Amino acid sequence: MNEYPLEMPKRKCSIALAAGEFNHFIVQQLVDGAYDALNRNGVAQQDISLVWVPGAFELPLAVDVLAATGKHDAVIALGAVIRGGTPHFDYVAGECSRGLANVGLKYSLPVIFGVLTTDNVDQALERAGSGAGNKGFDTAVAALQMISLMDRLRAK
Ligand code: INI
Repeated sequence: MNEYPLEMPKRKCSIALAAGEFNHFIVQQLVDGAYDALNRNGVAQQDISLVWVPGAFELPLAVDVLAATGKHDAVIALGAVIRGGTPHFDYVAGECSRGLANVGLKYSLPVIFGVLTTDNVDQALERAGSGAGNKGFDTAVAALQMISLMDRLRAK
């Protein structure tokens, strides 16, 4: 049997982060968490790019363009969509997740979904905390694991 467990890559990696400015006080914590995980796992500052977009709805386009450059081994999308009293949440969250999934499949590139979709600010803050409770941290680990997997699956 050929088994491919989750592993960290054994090479230099280039990672792009795309972050939504909307609910910045939460998204900045996700960005910080992702940086922390990348640094702890040996990704150099110069190999990390960070682009900001207005909100989660704009993430798929920015991630598409980042993927098209061919410069990055993975792209991490970070954002916070918080439910309000209108159907706006469903449109923004739905289009964002659908668009991001499409980009990953279009380029066969790990596109990591780090967009919080919560009912309220407290739930979002809980998921943007320190250490293991930071979704940004988790997405960076997932990005590195997916890079390693892609390397191994593509190896002859
Ligand atoms: N964008 C978010 O990232 N989170 C939200 O909670 C949000 N809400 O609630 O409206 C939000 N809206 C902005 C949207 O992503 C676009 O930037 C905007 O509609 C312009 O296209």
